[in-house]
Amino acid sequence: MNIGIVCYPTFGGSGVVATELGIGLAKKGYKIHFITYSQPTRLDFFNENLFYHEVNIRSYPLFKFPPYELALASKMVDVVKYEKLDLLHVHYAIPHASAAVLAKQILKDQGIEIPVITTLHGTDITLVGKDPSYEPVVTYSINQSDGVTSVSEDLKKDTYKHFNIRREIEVIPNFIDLEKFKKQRKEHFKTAICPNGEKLIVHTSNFRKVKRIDDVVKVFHKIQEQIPARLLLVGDGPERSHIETLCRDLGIYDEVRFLGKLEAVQEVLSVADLFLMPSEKESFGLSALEAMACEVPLVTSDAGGIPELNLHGVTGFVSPIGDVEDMTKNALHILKDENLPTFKTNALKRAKDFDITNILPQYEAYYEKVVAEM
Ligand code: GMT
Repeated sequence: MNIGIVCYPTFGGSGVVATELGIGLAKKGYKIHFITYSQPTRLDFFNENLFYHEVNIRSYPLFKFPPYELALASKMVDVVKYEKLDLLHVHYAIPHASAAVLAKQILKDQGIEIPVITTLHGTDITLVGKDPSYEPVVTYSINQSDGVTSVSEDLKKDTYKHFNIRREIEVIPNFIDLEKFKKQRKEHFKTAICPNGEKLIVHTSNFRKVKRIDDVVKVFHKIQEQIPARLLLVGDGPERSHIETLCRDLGIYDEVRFLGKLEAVQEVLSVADLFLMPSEKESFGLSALEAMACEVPLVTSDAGGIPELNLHGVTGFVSPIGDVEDMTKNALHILKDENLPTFKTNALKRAKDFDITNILPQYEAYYEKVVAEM
């Protein structure tokens, strides 16, 4: 099959899933054409089956907002036509699904049928998508797609709740390449950060409000009142300076390290004892899965699809959103020397359920089904 993949090529989880999916499929012999406005972050090597088509956005003095969606739809039309694509798979509803539906209609007018699959990732539904300024277009684009997938049962439920969706949504969860994400021998990092055997706690995100990094810092503050600990914050975003101030106000700035955006996050996860994810909303929680693959147990909120990943009492604990006391209690339980090894083993065992080798065939089967139904 010749497949076009459209995604946000940045650090976000949806872009990572789309890129890793394309790479995985290319390794299996599919021809994968990425259609994005810049080279996806993880697409930095040569593979004979991987192609990249850049969307050029022409600006013009009249445009206050350059019409990216139109440029994207036009590019999709070109790539489908000239690369003879069999399928378009777009990740994140806004604006990729509506651009794909437009491209599909243009191609139909030219006698070309192209199936469109839309994968819903989370904030395209739970935050931005249901806003009245986008809702009618999102509803229409989902209904006009030939296939729709969601990354968790919870996101599927939310989509039916907030939009008038008339079609079946298939749940295909996020996945992980366990060859890439695995515990590495990086003891020297641990010794450098935790010279006196402190417990190491990690959070990674794009530092948006929805991640509730205040709670990460508050939980850490309470943990280190009980046991020696250090906190590593990986990523960057709008909340960064506020979080730095909070750390100073709580007098824990010296125990916290801000590492910024890291490519090789698995190196940090390899030396972590606990991963915190207290999000307000989280359709799946890919970064938590990355931590589990590196044998790191979780303390999370019960937002969205997180409880489908983090098994309460097994791979970590799930607390109500914002319940800092409960999260602290759970974290201290996991960090006890007699408990930690079991939680670490369970985290890796659970991550194996989401190994790319299990999840990729689900996408392949879904592609076959959608193409056959055309
Ligand atoms: O939340 C993020 O950090 C980025 C966001 C995105 O849109 O790329 O991630 C969403 O998609 C990921 C991949 O499917 C999921 O693992 C994340 O849970 C989801 N984020 C939210 O729902 C807030």
